[in-house]
Amino acid sequence: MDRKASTPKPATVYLKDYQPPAWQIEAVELEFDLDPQATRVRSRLQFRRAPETGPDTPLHLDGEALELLGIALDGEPLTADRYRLDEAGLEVRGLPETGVLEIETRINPSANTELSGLYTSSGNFCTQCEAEGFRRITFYPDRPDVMARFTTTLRADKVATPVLLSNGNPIASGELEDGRHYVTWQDPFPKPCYLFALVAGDLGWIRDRFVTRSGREVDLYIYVQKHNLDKCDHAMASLKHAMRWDEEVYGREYDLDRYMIVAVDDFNMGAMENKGLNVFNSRYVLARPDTATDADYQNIESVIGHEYFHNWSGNRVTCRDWFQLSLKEGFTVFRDQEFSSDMNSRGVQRIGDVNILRTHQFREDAGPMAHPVKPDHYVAIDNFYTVTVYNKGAEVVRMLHTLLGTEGFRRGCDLYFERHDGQAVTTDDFVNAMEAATGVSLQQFRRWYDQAGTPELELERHYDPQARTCALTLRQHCPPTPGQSDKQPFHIPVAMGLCDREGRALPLRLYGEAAAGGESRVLELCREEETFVFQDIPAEPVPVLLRGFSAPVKLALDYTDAELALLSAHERDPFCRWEAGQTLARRLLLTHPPQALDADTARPLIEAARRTLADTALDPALRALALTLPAEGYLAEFVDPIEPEQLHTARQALRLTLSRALRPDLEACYEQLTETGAYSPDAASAGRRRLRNLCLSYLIACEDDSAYQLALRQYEQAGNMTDSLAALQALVNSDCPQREAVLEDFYSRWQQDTLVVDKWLSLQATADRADTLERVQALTGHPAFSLTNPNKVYALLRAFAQGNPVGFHQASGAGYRFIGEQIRTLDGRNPQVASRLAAAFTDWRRYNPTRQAGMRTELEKMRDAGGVSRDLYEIAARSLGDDTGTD
Ligand code: B3K
Ligand code: ZN
Repeated sequence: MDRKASTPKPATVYLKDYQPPAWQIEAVELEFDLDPQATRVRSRLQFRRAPETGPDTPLHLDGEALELLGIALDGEPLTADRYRLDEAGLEVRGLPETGVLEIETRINPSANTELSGLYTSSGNFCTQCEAEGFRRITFYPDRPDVMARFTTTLRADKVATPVLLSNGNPIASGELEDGRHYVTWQDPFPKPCYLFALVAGDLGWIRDRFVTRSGREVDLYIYVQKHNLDKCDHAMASLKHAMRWDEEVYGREYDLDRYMIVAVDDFNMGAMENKGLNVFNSRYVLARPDTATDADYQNIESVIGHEYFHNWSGNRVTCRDWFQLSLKEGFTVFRDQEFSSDMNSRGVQRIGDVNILRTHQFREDAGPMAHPVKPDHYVAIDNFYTVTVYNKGAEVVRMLHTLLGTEGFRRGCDLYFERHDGQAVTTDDFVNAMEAATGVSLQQFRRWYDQAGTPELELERHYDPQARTCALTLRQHCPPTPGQSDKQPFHIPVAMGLCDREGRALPLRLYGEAAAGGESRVLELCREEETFVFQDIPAEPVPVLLRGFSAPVKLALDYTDAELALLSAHERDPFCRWEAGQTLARRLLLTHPPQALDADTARPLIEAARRTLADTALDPALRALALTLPAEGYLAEFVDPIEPEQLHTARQALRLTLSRALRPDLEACYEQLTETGAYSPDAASAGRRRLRNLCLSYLIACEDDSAYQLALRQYEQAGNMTDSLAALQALVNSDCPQREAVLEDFYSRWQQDTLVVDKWLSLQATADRADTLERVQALTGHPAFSLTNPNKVYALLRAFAQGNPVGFHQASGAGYRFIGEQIRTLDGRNPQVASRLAAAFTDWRRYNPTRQAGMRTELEKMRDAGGVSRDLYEIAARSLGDDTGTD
């Protein structure tokens, strides 16, 4: 390897090396004198040596980018021989069993471009401490199994910084000299430092109240920049729904007197569940009908719910170490998915969640970054906030729910919260509680946490007309992943049913059972191969497997086209019904060259689509999903090598064929769904808009004047952002002569609204045009863009690199060079954002040799750059196949 000698290889952290903390911190008092360039932080740590720790063991305090101003033990300054300061932190020797360590540091929030620790956003102070940001605020044992009670005093200029917030409840406040003021906050719940937060600035707020079911009154606040005060109502309503839902479904109440949410424009990810003081990326808070789309409204509800649910699954019960991240994230994603299902449409939600999993997580699981839900080593933990830890982790919890049933699962959760309230625990503790509460053995099930890779399932079916039996043989196999060549069989719940040739469900009686038990059941596949024999089956049935997508597996089925058509018309499970239609479309797309995808070839699909369009009894959102062709990213999973333009051309060709064949039907559906009333983000209204806008996107594929006029009219008359943006998107992806003028109009109308400008950037980055790369390059110099704001980077650069496969993978390699360069520049400022962007290069081996070479060169440049961050190093090195699992 030719890494620069000056850059040492970043160290790897292993799960097997976990040691309990030698010292505990029982209480922390923090004092902040806030100043954008020079904030002074005084901390008083009340420490205690753990019983099993030897008296000579030093206390290690993590610290990064801190200026140490003073250190004292029990009121006496510490002499230099008692502590050692290095790049990783501070080591203090010769401490008594208990005592108080006082440390004073100075930090520069305005120079903090990493947005980890204390930083400024739009002139306000805010923090992000998960996973390892607290060490950038003060010296501290920055690990989740050190839990302490925090008391925090904030002092700042009263005029510039009237609002001073931290975790818990305010216990004192007052005026100080020189126009400054202070507020002291106390959080009665012991917590790891990653849940610490402070926010200070000139903010406006809305306030509401929630009465818990035991009668406790909770004040709810949402703080935003004042010009955004008219965009907070949906977030507040979502919060109240989430609080009620957690009481009803999990029996969990909120536990402090106030719950605060703050929206900031500069934030590396979506939001953060700090105790009592959530900090959010403003895109997951702010919504007004004219500025936010239905998808935004939906995402806000889900992210507000997610962070709220963390109060129990994450905060009251937290993670022992970062390898256990899915303990809180997988569980909480499952909880937010179920919340959204209950608030909206379960079928639509499930299909959306499966889409994310199969398009992104399956891909991760099949590439060089594949890791188990519980990873066993990392270089930079921030790289493991992945679709595997979050979304596959949620699928694992969902499988527990399926295997244990709603009641058993609830008993398991109750026991888990009861046993571990106030503790930092492991995924094993979670599964143990499920076992103890239900008596079900989950011994083998635990492999889902330890083995990476997506299991592949094969079905062989045999119908015996004499015996009237149908035998289903299921076989599982999991391909090797980096560092794991041999896999043991998984415990897989397969929710299923059988139907006759008219699509009617058949009663299910397994061999040996006295009577049939329902029309749907869960088979448990535990061995590599198992056969399930169903009796009393009058004629050869059609098996329906993985209802509700009951396990995160790839299922190969030998359905005929006729069987798929039958299921897509009659199956009652929305996921399986949708899946049948998608499989039909996928077969067409992958087995015919684009020019052959004409109306004759696509006849069965056209007829199915015509029926769907006209089926007014079916939820419009489900109709829209059924009519949406499989995404290019999903199709890519089925081809080798991936030829992005080929997949794109095929999909466009089929879209055009459908559009031409169904034009009157599309127009009729579009007209029928035209609404004039006031905007409401509810699921039914959003579903109608979704279907109508899908019709528009098909119609514009015809590229004629009447289609353009339709889109232009919609753009001009739209009463909400959903319709306005859909029209703009249709136009931007077309050759409509007015496309540039409309884009300009949109920008001039919305240039003051940073979140709307993000949409404008993304539309251009994903535009289906030959000159998109040049456009994106030019936009990096536009006033609307900034490399220091993560949302702008995601809206323009990530949208291009990950949402525009044709542009990014263009044969010249120019897309790779451009994004590679941006990543290297970004790495010096914000490594987390840089490494997220680098994910676009990870599965370089899936492409043809020319593309491989282009992508590989960029990865090597990233890995070998002098001063590369740990984050980017890990992504680049692992992508290139370097083993980061051994030092
Ligand atoms: N727990 C945070 C994510 C923190 C990411 C740190 N790089 C948000 C969430 O999952 O709720
Ligand atoms: Zn989370």
